[in-house]
Amino acid sequence: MNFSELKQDNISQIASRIPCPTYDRQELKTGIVHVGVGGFHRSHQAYYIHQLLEKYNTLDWGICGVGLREADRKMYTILKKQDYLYTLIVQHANGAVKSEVIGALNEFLLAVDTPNQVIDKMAHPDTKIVSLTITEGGYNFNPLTGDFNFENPDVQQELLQPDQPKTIFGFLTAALRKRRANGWPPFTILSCDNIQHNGDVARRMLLAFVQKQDAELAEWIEQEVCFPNTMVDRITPVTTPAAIDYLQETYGVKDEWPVICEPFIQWVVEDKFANGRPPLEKAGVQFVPNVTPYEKMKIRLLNAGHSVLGIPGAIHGHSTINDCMEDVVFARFMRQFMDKEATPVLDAIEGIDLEKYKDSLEERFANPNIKDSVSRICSESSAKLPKFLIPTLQENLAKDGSIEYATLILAAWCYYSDQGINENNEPLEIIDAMKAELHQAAQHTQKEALAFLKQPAIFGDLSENKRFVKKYKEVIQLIYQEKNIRKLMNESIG
Ligand code: CS2
Repeated sequence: MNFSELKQDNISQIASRIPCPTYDRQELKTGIVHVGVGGFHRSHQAYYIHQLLEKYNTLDWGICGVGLREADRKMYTILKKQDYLYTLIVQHANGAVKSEVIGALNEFLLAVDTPNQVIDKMAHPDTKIVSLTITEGGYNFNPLTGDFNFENPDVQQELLQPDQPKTIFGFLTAALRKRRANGWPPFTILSCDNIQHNGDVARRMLLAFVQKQDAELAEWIEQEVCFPNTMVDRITPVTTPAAIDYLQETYGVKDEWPVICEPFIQWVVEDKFANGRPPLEKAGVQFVPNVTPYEKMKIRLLNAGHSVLGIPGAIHGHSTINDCMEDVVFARFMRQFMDKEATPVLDAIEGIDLEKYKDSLEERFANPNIKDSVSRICSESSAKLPKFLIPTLQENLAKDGSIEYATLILAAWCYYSDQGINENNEPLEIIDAMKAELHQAAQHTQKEALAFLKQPAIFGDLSENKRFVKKYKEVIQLIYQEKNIRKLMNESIG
């Protein structure tokens, strides 16, 4: 079949096959600078903005993407070639697929090539919001103390050379300094990462950094800049070559980096914006005074639930989250973890029925068309589990609640980090900034059962809790002896 490359000049041909932006992209102005353009930003925030553009022509709210790292070059190159257009492929559980070309991004800058342009763009008076999906690691805090990590060599360098920023903190500071010097109001910093109190964390880290570089500027930021907390949600698996082929074969459109996602979408945001915001409520965003209970619910159920399936799933040899859900032992284990361990330590949220929320998570995880790989779910577990799972365990230890399910997952994670292969002797794809340290600690387990727990930045002082240690030792022994994670899960669910 003849195909059209996805780019602005081809929109008129493509639009007869697949919905394309109908707003005038030439007229789009950048109101938002977004740092960290991956699949998730493109399925979530950019999609909300696209909807506003389609329905309300809010042309002041285009998005300029920014990549801080060399690893962002591929996204930059592809999007630039495609005039920042990409296709969002929404996969419904019943097999329906709805694809749409998204036009909300109107620029992209790669900070490693043009750092000054990034500063100027953030500092431009039209920019009202700088939003972030920089992952847990991007916030540069010490996981044990929660303090800003001044040991990071990039941070040390940019503290000395404020006009040559490297990390997000260097860029935000340089841009805010410029705005202040020009008498322009600051932008709002909108964190969209899966971190509880993400806005508060962004604020604390930025202020720690600026205080070292420019105390006077820090005072201004403290008074003037808003950092709303947010809860973001839309399952967005890694794009596969099959998605690219699908668009080409079905619609004759060549898009080199489309995004796949589920139909569900949610964004809960605190309404604290110093310098204006798009009318996102018109696109379904919930504005609330306090996002804490929502983010806690989501992180402790959805994100933890993912890990509870993914880690043993990887060991057993399931390749996707929906494969795990098709396995009744895994599905029941995950639900029981949610019911018996996560829910008892959650706060009630007015207007939310937790049972229904959990039912909906089961349905979403089971969506057979999302094919979310367990390797994506297990990636960066060293940053995820201390936020998603270990707090639930600690709270249950404190109130004598059930710890069985979470303990099995931590023991399974040790085995996973140690062995590097699954139970079919196939290699595991382990993606983790701490991969080497995790393996190093885990490999001594058979001699010293608690070896893996001796990583305080991840486990805190869990290895000193008698009740936990007893359970953990039992489970570790069984995992290594039996080499059958599913059997152990089956025994737990009774
Ligand atoms: C997943 C998330 O990687 C993970 O831990 O749980 O990426 C999850 O898919 C998103 O938070 C969904 O909103």
